[in-house]
Amino acid sequence: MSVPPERQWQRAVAMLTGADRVALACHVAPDGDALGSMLALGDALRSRGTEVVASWGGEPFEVPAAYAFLPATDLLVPPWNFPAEPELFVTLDSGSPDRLGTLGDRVRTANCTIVVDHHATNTRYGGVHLVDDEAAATAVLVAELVDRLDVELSQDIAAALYTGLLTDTGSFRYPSATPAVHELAARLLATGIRHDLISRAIYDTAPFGWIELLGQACATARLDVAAVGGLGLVWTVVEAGDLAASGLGLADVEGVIDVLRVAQEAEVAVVVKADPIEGGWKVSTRSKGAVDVGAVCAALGGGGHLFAAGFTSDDDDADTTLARLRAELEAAPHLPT
Ligand SMILES: [Mn+2]
Repeated sequence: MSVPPERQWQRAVAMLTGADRVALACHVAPDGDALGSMLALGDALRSRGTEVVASWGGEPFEVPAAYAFLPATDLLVPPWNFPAEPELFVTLDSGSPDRLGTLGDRVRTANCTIVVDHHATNTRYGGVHLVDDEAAATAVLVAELVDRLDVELSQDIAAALYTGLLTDTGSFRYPSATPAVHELAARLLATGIRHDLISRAIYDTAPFGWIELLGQACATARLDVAAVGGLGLVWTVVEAGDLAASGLGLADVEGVIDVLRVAQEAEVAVVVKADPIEGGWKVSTRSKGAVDVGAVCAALGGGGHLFAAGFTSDDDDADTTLARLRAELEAAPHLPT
């Protein structure tokens, strides 16, 4: 699976230009690419006179503070006000209907569903698929869609797309940041957006409670150089109490793994986070290229990308979840690097 065939693009454009109303959804606990892609497309469609609503099917239904600068957030409606039977349903950055949370059933009730995504694990659950697992971000596909819809690249749309590109490439540090990605970034910057303020909002702004939480997470981090078949594992657990003490939500903890994965002794980094709303645990994993953590997490009921993935667990304690994960990591083949 690679670049979407021309026929899929043409069908998507025909549907999007023909519809009076379009309902957009991205994955639950949305990240920069999910939100940025959805709001960029929403803004583009609205500029053509289309009636647009956008949402995600899970709690908390609140744009994370780091993404409060994004445009077109007035398009957002809570999932309980989302159309029950959308005329045209578009999903963004979501590899399977369950990633849509309570909006997953719209795949069945909608007249038609367009899937815009870049996850290798995409299950092709729609009627039209703009799916490219080689795209660095869903935002890359939305950028092409905006062009094909003949919508001018405004600063608002550019800022939203840049957010997706920036976050999914780890600030252009991952191998996915190809020359084409930098060319797209250049086009977006040429509109005059303040990329410095976008980066500051996403990466360099947090309440003091985050510093305390990070300190706690780092102080309790563990390293096992013998784990993962000798490639090494670093992990930490963020308990519900740590979250409550810091006054932060689950989405705010996302950055912890980016600190943990710095450890040069470990191929794989893991953060196990208590979910204060749903209960259970949310597990984030990262690898440096020698282990397909996407496959490891898929085996545990989750998914994601080759080197960045996650899963959820209902285990009573974090140790049980960690033991299951470690067993999968132990069995994972080592990729050539
Ligand atoms: Mn993405």
